Amino acid sequence: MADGALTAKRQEIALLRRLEERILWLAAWTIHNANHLRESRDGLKVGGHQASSASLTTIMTALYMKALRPQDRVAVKPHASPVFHAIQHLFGRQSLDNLKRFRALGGAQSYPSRTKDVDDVDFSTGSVGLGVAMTAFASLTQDYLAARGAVKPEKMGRMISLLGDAELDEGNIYEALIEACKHDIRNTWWIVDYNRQSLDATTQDRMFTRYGEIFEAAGWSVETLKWSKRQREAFAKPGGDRLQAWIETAPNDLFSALTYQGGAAWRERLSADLADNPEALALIAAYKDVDLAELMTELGGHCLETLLEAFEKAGQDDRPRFFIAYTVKGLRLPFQGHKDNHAGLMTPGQIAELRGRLGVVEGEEWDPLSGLSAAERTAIKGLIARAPFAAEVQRNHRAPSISTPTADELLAAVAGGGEQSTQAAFGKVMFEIAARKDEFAGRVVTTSPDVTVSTNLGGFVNRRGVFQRRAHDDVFKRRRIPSAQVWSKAETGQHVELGIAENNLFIALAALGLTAPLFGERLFPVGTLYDPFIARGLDALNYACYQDARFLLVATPSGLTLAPEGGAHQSINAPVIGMAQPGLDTYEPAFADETAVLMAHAFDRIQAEDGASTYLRLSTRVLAQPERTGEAWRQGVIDGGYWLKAPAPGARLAIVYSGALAPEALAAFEALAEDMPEAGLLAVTSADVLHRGWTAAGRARWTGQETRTSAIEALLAPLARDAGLVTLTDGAPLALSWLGSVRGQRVRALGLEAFGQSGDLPDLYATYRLDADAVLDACADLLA
Ligand SMILES: Cc1ncc(C[n+]2csc(CCOP(=O)(O)OP(=O)(O)O)c2C)c(N)n1
Ligand SMILES: [Mg+2]
Repeated sequence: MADGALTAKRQEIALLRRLEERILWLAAWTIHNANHLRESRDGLKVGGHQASSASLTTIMTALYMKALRPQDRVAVKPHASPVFHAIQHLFGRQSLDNLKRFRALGGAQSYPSRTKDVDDVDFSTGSVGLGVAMTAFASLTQDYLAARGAVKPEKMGRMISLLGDAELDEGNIYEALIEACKHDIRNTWWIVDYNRQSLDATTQDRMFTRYGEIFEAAGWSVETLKWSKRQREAFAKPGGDRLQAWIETAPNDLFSALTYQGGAAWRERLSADLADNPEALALIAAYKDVDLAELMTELGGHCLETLLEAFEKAGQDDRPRFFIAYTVKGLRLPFQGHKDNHAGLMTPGQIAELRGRLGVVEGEEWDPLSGLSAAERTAIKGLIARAPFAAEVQRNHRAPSISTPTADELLAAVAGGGEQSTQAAFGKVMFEIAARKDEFAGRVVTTSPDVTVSTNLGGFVNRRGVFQRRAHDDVFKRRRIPSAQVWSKAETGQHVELGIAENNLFIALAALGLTAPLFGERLFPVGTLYDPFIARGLDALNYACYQDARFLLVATPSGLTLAPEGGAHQSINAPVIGMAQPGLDTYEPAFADETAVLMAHAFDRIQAEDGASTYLRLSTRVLAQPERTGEAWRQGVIDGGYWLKAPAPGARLAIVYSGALAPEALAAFEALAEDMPEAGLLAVTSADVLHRGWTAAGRARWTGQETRTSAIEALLAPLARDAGLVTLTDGAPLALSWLGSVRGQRVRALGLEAFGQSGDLPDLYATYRLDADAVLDACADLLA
């Protein structure tokens, strides 16, 4: 490099270093303000993580100020949120007011949130491990869109996760790693803030070298950023090799303890351990205490030169990369290296000391460039403005609205009544969608964790193929081996086949369900799995909903109705999980036409401004289909319920059912008809939607906004005030037992309250009291 360029580069590094210090300051001050200066009304500790933030500040400065391009997307280590907000503030994308209200209502969020923060969060984080996996599936999603020309090669972004080293204990990371390997993903960087501290303690040494091996085995390029430039220079001096070897072999806890204790402690310990080597002793002696401490603790993850070089090199190709950036938790803060520093907060005295040390003027704490010369301020502002990531590029998109199929169109796929299961109906509708020539059908993407066939997605995949970046020959087909599943594998395929890990299904749905805001392209993701295994990926499902990802989740088969499959596969609590999950409308249809209507509704909800994802709980039980008269049932299905057999006004009894137990409810209803012809039979397609409508109507009334009658209030209105309701569902009875509170009516709730077992339906329904006899007994009890 020419002298001039070298000088310019040195100057830029010096400026970046100054800027990095101010980002450290602003993050620390934001937390300090929230905890020590802002009025507290509840006595609760506000929190925020000064040590974890300090650990990641250099890496984030290097990324955001130099390495990131506008199309890159980042999942930030949740507890480095203050650093993220500080950087966004410097870019003019986060207000000072929001920093002042960090962790207060409407202010900057404790952990970066797509939906609650204003400053352009790419991926929400919070539950450690999930953001990491999210970047791998976002990358897969980007490849999927790129294969369709929806993301241009030059606009392909890097999907970057900034994670803590203890975060590497989360198993979901390795599930995602395996899937990422199978899908040959690229453009993904996972950057570990390797400070060898978790929340509770310093981490075990034994995994030290293993992480790299794991990622190398999965085909990733591993970059270990252990040493800073300053250290490498020192190690090159006489005796330096011994010093380097000392750090290499020092146990985590000793390194951390000395980091906390500082220069004098370092000197004492190193002088003892290196006593046999005069050159090493002379090397140490050449440093003052403060400089010695800095030399020992300024590891690779705190060296801008090292980081920038590594990012620049890595940016030259699209291989997935695993960076192990060595850091110190709380570097430059009074509790650096202390094993208890995770929740540590600087005292007012300590923050004042830091302010003085960094040159921030008292009273100007919110000015990130306070105390700097006019020339330095200008230069740093220029640096920020020139950051590629600062470009005024729209990063949060709105996808054009796509015309989705009408309910009538989807109903045609299941026409003919007869006997059908909801799962089969789902398969038929998907098969029909696969035959459509419209834009919508091209934007449907399906995915399933190794249960594509057994959840009835096979027909869709036969028609639309499996997505694979590199085309793959179907050997079975070429060899003319008969098979019901003819799955071509190519870039054009519309099914993402996953391994069994259900957690990955939900992260995949999160990524596929966010293409509209992230890439400006709408996809209609449909994911399937067995109902009981929702529990396996529940945190990831919640994570997807928390980010407002939009998809259709089809969980089938479900409940005790899986009869011979036995108790390990019979879901019990899923309906209640669905009810309690924000961002997800849970439906349990009984009939094929209901299923078709709900699928049309779900596709609408995917792209509605105030929409949501939909969870359909389906069954393989084949039921006789009802004869429909009129059209009112269709809106009822969407609103959550309708009278399959309307009650007479003032009726004293109704049977209420959800899903696959419709025949038992109907049989009981018919047995009652002679004695109680006025009774009604209520089909509940969504306890979730009914319940939400009911609480919303109540809130609206008592806040005086409007007089609204909810769907369930209207449905139950014809019954006598003291009527009895017998509810029946193939799951936790809690899902329907609340109906008694709507109008103060009495309830007997039938459902599953014990683990199931193998059997046939008559035996199991009788044993678990879900049959018509049980319903009649409950009716008698109510009428007694
Ligand atoms: C799933 C989950 N479990 C527990 C926590 C609580 N928690 C937050 S940070 C943390 C430890 C983080 O250690 P590390 O990843 O090494 O980050 P560092 O703070 O050291 O940078 C824990 C246990 C969480 N956020 N998510
Ligand atoms: Mg750590």
